[in-house]
Amino acid sequence: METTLIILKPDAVQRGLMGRIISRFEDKGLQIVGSKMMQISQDLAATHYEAHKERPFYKGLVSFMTSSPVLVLAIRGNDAIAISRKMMGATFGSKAEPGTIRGDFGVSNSFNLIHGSDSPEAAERELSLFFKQGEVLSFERACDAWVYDMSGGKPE
Ligand code: IDP
Ligand code: MG
Repeated sequence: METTLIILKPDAVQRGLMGRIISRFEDKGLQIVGSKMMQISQDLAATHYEAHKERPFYKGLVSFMTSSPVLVLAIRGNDAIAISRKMMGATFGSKAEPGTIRGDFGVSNSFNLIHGSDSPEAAERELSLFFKQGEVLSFERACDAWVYDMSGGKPE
């Protein structure tokens, strides 16, 4: 099982899209195992996006991400990182396919609603940036036996 860090960005919160976006992950069968609303500090945004420091959009990105509250989620499932990235769609709202979160809810290239970790290493790093020890939970759902085929002894 993988756990990924998802951020519903300030535009998603301001536009009242949190519920509909969370529902997509729940509908898919992924499990929400951590959740917090927060206003991201300059320092945290800079650390989170440090790989993009030299990019022309970096300053605007940090300013956007700190401009208004976000909803931070930890989402778990088999292959949760790749599945979530696929559900998010391409980076630019103008290019993202219909059926994806960015494709269905936005047109902007910088206000693109959602962040998702892009690798297991990134997920581990980002989860520890946004969640303290104990804030990402482990619990069984009653539906798990119907979300996954467990007949082989592991979730399929
Ligand atoms: P990702 O969010 O799909 O992983 P990245 O390339 O990692 O995309 O970029 C991080 C974030 O930076 C994007 O989600 C978007 O908000 C912003 N961004 C990326 N490229 C551009 C750009 O060319 N113009 C404006 N903002 C951009
Ligand atoms: Mg990225």
